[in-house]
Amino acid sequence: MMARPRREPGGLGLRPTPGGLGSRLRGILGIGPTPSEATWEELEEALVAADVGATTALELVDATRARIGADASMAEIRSGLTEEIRERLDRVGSGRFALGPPPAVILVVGVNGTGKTTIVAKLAARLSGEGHGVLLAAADTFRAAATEQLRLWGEQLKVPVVAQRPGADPGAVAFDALAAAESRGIEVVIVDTAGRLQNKTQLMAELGKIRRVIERRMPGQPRHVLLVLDAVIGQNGLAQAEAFAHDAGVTGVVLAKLDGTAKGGVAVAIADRLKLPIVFAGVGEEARDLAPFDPAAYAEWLVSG
Ligand SMILES: Nc1nc2c(ncn2[C@@H]2O[C@H](COP(=O)(O)OP(=O)(O)O)[C@@H](O)[C@H]2O)c(=O)[nH]1
Ligand SMILES: [Mg+2]
Repeated sequence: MMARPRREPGGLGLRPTPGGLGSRLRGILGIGPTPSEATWEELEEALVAADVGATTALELVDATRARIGADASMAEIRSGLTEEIRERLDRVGSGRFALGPPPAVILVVGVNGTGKTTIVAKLAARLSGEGHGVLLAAADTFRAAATEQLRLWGEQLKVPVVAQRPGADPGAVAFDALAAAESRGIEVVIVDTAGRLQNKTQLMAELGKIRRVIERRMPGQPRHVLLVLDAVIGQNGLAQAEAFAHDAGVTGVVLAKLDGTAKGGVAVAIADRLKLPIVFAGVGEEARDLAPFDPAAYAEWLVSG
């Protein structure tokens, strides 16, 4: 078995990615002492290949050129680019997640299979580890297996789960969960939701309804609406996410499966296009595999990993 990377404070706990941006850059920047026009073109291509998106790639190249000046060395490209990426993520508030004063309701949304239920469990593990009472609401009533999956996490983490039968009204599950949390004095409720209904309009209507139930039952909540995106979402998926984020009133993004991609540049595209902070990264399948999204650590991993 391979040793797990040790997670440094602030680090993402990710291994270098073979074939990723870092290794491409080592090739490009090893060619001469000073950059040529070809260097900048290759850099742009490498950024596009890493999934930062065509527009953002061009902007990053231009900004890096302007930052390091005309007679910069090859080595300075790496540090200049790292800084540009970090700044873009910082600008939208990435990495800063504050639960806020209790009570706090966190609604977790996103399309199917992106990692919502896993993130719900990871957040529960983190917040209960910090001493908060946490309760989970299984409002993905669309698939029977979804409720079971959340129940298993609840058992493993010793966190209560409120669920109803498959096909039940997700708003009713959320309502029950808030009532249960209140009567048991639990301060944090994390609501898992379905990602696939017959169509997008129906999914948005359902999320809107869950939201209204929460707002009515507990004014000022949900405080956080977290959109879970898969790191391999690609540029087409990102266009869908843009619409979703807008319609569902998302407050932050969780980037799941960052451990499984050689194209980790999507975080830069998310920050640029969605203008939303990335608050956490999912870096594995276990409950502890959640890292606060640290822009500096991410930029370093992306450019030099
Ligand atoms: N490698 C890896 N796998 C993940 C991560 N998050 C979720 N998964 C896996 O992705 C699959 C779908 O996750 P799930 O939470 O059920 O997605 P949901 O349909 O959005 O609720 C499961 O097999 C998870 O174990 C992650 O950060 N890294
Ligand atoms: Mg799920």
